[in-house]
Amino acid sequence: MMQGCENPQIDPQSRRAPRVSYRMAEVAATLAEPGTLALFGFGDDAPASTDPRYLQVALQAFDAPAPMELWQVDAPVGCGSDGALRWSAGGGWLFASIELDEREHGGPVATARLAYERLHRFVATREARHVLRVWNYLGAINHGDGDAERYKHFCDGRATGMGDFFAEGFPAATAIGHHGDPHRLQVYLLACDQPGTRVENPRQVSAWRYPRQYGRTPPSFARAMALPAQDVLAISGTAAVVGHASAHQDDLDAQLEETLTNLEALLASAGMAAGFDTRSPLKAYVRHVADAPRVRAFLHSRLPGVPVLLLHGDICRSELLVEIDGWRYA
Ligand code: 3EB
Repeated sequence: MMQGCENPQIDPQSRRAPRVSYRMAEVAATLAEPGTLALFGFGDDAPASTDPRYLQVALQAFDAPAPMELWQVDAPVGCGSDGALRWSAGGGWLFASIELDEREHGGPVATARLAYERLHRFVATREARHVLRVWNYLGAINHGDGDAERYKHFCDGRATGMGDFFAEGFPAATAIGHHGDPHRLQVYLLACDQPGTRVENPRQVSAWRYPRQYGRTPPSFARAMALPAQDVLAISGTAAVVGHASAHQDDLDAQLEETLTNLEALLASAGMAAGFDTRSPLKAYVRHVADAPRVRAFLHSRLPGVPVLLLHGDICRSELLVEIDGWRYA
């Protein structure tokens, strides 16, 4: 059964992008704040809540206790759920998430397909039907060789399940491997009642044009998305990929440097001023636990003042050690 409530239309001119922040927070109190669209806890130790706006992300944070991620809008928020799909909406924005167990849905390909079919079917019923940004967290992402790698299976199922979901163009996205229950697939998204503007990175081949060596089904995402109604860039998972090739195998510092160069290239491509600041929260996904302090130190020195959440996650190419995504607010 679909449950939830609707909000009055607001003037698109008055719309502001959701504000994204990390903070030490208590779930119930934060959900009770007006305008809370989504709240994320990270890892096993994160609290549980049945509120559809709350998601316990399967990725472990390197900080203990870990901060939460909060999305806030300047409007009343309604929310509901429909089986495994949970959503909230307010001010022209829509948050939707789905969590599925691959054992219950016929394996990784069928589960990715089902997740995207269900999200598509739901979003199509909403005013906020323009999907701007998607996060995909799956288990054992690099397990299996060549075309049998689980990430490739995920790409196959995602492409089948999305159908014409993204006919206007792919959203910005992240796909990362978590270390929780390997059968657990989490997909969540941000959509809006206005379309965004896709941004590609001139230093990189667009992912949907990757050559065959990266799998049967090229990954379906844009490198970044400029949100409508405000100068905000949602940045996809960005790693040390140049052209279509992974650069600097086994060299963490060089991969971080290349990743920063790619992030700056995206800002330039979006027509934004260079640099990240205190209002530009980023996430760094780090493959090896032992690398976390080095990643932290690097980002602290190169991006001083930038809020960074360090998460233990596997990048979808096994040679990549680190990936960064996030937000840049003008
Ligand atoms: C890359 O640049 C790294 O499959 O949705 C980054 C962001 C990557 C999103 C996805 C994959 C995805 O190709 C991998």
